[in-house]
Amino acid sequence: MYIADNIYEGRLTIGMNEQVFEEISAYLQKGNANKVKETVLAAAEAGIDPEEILTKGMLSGMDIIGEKFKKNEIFVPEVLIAARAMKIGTDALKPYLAKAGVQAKGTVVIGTVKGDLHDIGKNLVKMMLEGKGINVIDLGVDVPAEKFLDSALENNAQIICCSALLTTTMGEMRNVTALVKERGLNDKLKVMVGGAPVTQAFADEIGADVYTQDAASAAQEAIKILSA
Ligand code: B1M
Repeated sequence: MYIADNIYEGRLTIGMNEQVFEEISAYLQKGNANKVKETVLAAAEAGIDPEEILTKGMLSGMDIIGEKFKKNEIFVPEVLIAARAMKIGTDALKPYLAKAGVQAKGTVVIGTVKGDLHDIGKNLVKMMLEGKGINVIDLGVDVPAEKFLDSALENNAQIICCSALLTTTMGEMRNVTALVKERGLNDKLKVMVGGAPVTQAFADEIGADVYTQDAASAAQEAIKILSA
């Protein structure tokens, strides 16, 4: 019997959370989207902290996928199938993460920079921001610097959030900060950056306002900016 069956039958006991996370991680690695969704929902309904379901279940599974991809133990199709399971799982979890949120505290424009198609991390940041009650305009992937700026002005946004996963694309963030400066918007528009290859040193070098390593800290920093 799977752990999820125990949850359905109300037999969730102390110490079982770790097994639930392992189960979610294993389903995600196999790319079994239905099972990921089912187990995530059962866990959330049973009262397990949604942030832990995300980090200890799905994200730890995605980390293992990343490691295997790096070592050529798995290839793009397997990664895509796992990424799809991750998307379906995070969509299912979204209402539980958002429950704590209150009314909109400001507007953020988010996207993955030009040339870059990775969107899992960006979607997580978006979800965490929405969970804090922030209005998020999602520009998707492959977003050029001008589009970030145009959309921010159009939507009266206070923050631009840029995500990059490739060392070859993170340079586009420099174009975003340069454009903000060029248009004299530094005071009313803050630029936040993140993604696996991005560092605090890089953020400082390009003049970004905030760098954070993960999605949860990005949402916390955004709240600080919006409350200032
Ligand atoms: Co690609 N890929 N990929 N990939 N991929 C990486 C990034 C890579 C590290 C794999 C490797 O070699 N080990 C490598 C980059 C190497 C480098 O640049 N130095 C790489 C490569 C090379 C490529 C291709 C070039 C492969 C090829 O075609 N030869 C190609 C590029 C396509 C393109 O973008 N133009 C490519 C393609 C793909 C897929 C399409 C197959 C798929 C993407 C699917 C999708 O996103 N819908 C994919 C995936 C899934 C990965 C790995 C395995 C996983 C990335 C991921 O989603 N991680 C990745 C290896 C790895 O990371 N271990 C890899 C989970 C996600 C939650 O983490 O996005 O880092 P991440 O987000 C984190 C933080 O970084 C942070 O919050 C999240 C955690 O809370 N964060 C922010 C992210 N954005 C933030 C913004 C913020 C703040 C925090 O503020 C605004």
